Amino acid sequence: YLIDDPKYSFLKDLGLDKKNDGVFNGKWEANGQVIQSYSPANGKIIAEVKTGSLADYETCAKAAQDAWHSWAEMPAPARGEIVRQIGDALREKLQPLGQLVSLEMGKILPEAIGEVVEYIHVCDLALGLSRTLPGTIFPSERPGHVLIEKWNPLGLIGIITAFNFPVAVFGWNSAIAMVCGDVSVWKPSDTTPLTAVAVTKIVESVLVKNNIPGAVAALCVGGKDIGQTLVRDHRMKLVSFTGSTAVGQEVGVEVQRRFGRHLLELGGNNAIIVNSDANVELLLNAALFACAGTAGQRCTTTRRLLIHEKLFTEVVSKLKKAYASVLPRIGDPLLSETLIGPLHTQAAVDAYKKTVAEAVKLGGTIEFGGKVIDREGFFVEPTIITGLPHDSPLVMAECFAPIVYCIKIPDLDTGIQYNNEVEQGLSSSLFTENLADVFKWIGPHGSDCGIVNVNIPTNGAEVGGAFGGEKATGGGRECGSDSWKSYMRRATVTVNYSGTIKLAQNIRFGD
Ligand code: UN1
Repeated sequence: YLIDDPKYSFLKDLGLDKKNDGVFNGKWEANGQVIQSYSPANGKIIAEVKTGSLADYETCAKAAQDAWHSWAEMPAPARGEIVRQIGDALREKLQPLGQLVSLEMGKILPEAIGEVVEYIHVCDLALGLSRTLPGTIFPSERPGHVLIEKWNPLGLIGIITAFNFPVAVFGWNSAIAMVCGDVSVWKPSDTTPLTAVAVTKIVESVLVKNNIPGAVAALCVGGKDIGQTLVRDHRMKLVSFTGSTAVGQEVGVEVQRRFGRHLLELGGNNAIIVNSDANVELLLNAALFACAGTAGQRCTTTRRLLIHEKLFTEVVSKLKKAYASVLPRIGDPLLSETLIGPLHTQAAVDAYKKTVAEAVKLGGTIEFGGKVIDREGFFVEPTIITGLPHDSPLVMAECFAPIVYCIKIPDLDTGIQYNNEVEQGLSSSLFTENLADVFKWIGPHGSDCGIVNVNIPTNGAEVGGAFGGEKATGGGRECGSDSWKSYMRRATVTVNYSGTIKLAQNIRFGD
C-alpha cells in the first residue's frame, strides 16, 4: 500500500489510514464492501475504503434530515461563518489535499491544488452570499397589500460527483447549499473515495468545533446501488449530478418521475473557433492547455478545433510542435516537471485506443500521438487528428481523453454552425481580434453553449460565473451568479394589511 511509503506521508496528514470508513453520518461507520483506491500513475493500491451498504445510506439520509432542522434555523450569516471556516481549514490542508487529488485522480499537482483553490474560492463566494441572499418586494396592485418573494432552503439534497474534479465540484455544491440552509448526502465517484473521505474529514473538523451535527454534510461512498437509491429517494429535494450524458439522462428522468429537482452537469464537446484574424500565438498557448491539459479529462476540454482554412496548415503544424515539446513532460503527476498525467483508468485507455483506431478506419490522419505509452500506469499520448468530416460520428461524440479533431472552416458562420451542431452544449471559445465577430459569437446566432469564451481556452472557468451547459449537457448551473437559486425554494407571499378583502384583476365576487 502506498500509504505505508513515507513518500506519501501527506496521506496521514489528511487523517487517512490503510483502512478507511467511507461513510460519515456524524460518525464514521461503513458496512459495505471494501474497495481499493489505485494510483492511475502506477496502478498501485493507495489504501482501502469500506463503502456504504444500503442501510448505511439510509442512516446518512436520516441523520442529515434530522440535522436539517437546526441548520435551517441558523441565520444565513452564521452558516456563512461555518463555510468561511471550512475555507480556512482547506487552506491549511491545501498541499496535502492537492497531493492526494494528484495521486488518486492523476491530474498534475498545480491543477490538483487549483481545484482545492476552486473550493476555497467558492467558500469565499458563499460567505458573501450568506449576507446578501436576496428577497424581493414587489408593488401590489391592491391597496394595503405587499408582494414578497421569500427564499427558503430546500432541505436535504444529494450530490453525486465524478472522478475528474473530486474536490471542486463537491465544493461548488456543498458551500452554496450550506449557506442556503440545505444539508447533503454526498456520493462521490468510487474511484476517488480517499479524496472524498479526506474532504469530509476537513468539513467534519469545522462542524465539530462549532458543535454542529456532522450529518449536515454526510458522505456515502458506494457504487451504482447507492446512486440509484439516492436518485429515487423522495427525501432528496435536489439531486445534483455530474457525470456522463447517458447516466445523467436516466438520473433526470428518475428525479422528474417523483417531481424532485435535478441539476445536471453532463458531457461536453467543446470547440475553439480559430477565426481568420486570430492571434495564432495566443491560440497555441490556449489550445495546448485546452486540448491536452488534464490529459483531456475535463468536461470543458477542447475536443474540436474549428480552424479558418487560411490558418489551418500553420495552426496544425505549430500545434504539433507544441505537443512534441510536452511529450517528454508526460509522467508522474506529482513531479514538478510533469505537464500531463495519466488517464484515470484502464477503461479510459481502452476508450482512447478504440477512438484512435476508429478515426483511422474512417479516413482520419493521426497528425500527432495516437499511442498508449509503454510504462506502468494509464498513460497515452495527446493526439491530434485531421481529415475527419465535421459531422463524423466520432467528432460528434465525447471521448474523455486527450484527442482533438482539427476541422477546416471557410468562415465564422460555418464555424458557429459546426460549434452548435453537436448534441452537447457546455463550453466554446472564439479566437479573434474582430469586435463585430465577438458580438456575433455571444449573440443569439452565436454559440449555443453555457460557456462562451473569447481568446481564452474552453476550460478553466472561474467560480464567479454560473457553470454549466445547454442541451445534452443537462441545463444545470452551479457555482457563481444566481446558481444559489437551484438550492432554494421560492415562495411568493402576498400580505394583506388593509383590513378588507380585495381580489386581484379587479374581480368582484358576490358583492
Ligand atoms: C469539470 O470538468 O467537471 O472550467 C469541471 C473548468 C473547471 C471545472 C471543470 N473550473 O475546467
